[in-house]
Amino acid sequence: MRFLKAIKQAVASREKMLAVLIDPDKFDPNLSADFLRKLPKNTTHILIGGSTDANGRTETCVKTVKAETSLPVILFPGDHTHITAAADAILFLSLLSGRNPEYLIGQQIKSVGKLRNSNLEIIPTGYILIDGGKESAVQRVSGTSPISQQDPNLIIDTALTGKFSGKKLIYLEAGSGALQPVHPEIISAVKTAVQIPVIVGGGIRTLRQLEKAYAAGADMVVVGTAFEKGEFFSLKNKATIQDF
Ligand code: 1GP
Repeated sequence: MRFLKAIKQAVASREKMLAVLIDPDKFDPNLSADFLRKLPKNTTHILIGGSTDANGRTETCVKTVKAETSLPVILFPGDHTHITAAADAILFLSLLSGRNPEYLIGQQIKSVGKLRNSNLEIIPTGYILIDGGKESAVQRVSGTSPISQQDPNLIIDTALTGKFSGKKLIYLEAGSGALQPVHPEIISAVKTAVQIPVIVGGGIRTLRQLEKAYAAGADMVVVGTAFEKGEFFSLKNKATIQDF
C-alpha cells in the first residue's frame, strides 16, 4: 500500500497534496508533454479518469502520462471499463451519496476481473457527490442526486458511514466544473468527524479557493477544468504558477 501510505504520511506531517485531473475524453497525446510541463511544481498526483471515456482512451492517456512524469498516476474511473493496469493505483470508488446499487457495488464487482490480476494499488474511497450548483456528469451518468450543501449533517453521516465501512479516503465532489465548490465549513466538519484523509474537488478555479479548501481541512485538492482551460495560470490575483 505504498501510495496510500504516502498519502497518510503527508497528512500526518500536514503536507497538502495537489492532484491534477486529466480527462481522457479531452486528452491530446501530442500536447501532454507541454501540459505536464506547465503543472504547478507542488503537484503531487495525477488523476486520470472521469464519468465517461467516450473513445476508450484511458489506457493510452495513462501510458503517455506515465512516460513523461514520475508523479503517481492514479485512476479515477467512471466505470469498470475505464480500468487499466498501466496506472499505479486506483481510487476504488463507492458513490455513497447515491442510492444506485450499480455505483455502490455493481461496478465494483465488475472490476474484479481486471483488478485481481493487476499490480494496481487499490485504495477504497468513499465518494460523496455534493450539489455544486449545476447538474454534474456524475449525477447524469449515475442517475443519483447530490447532497445539498444545506444539509451538512447528511454529508457528515455519509462520510462517517464510509469510514465505518472501511474506506481509506473520503472524496468530497462538487462535480467537474461546479459553480460552487464544496464549502469550507463542510470540508472542516467532515475532516473533524472522519479524521482520515479527505480529498476535495469540483469547481476549484482559483488559488484562493484552493487555499480555503486546504485551510478548512482538505488534505488533497483535485483540479481538472481550470488546468485544462489554462485558467489556473492566468488569475487576476498576483499568484502565478511559479508561486506554487
Ligand atoms: C471532478 O473533482 C474533479 O471530478 C475536478 O473538478 O474539473 O471542476 O476541477 P473540476
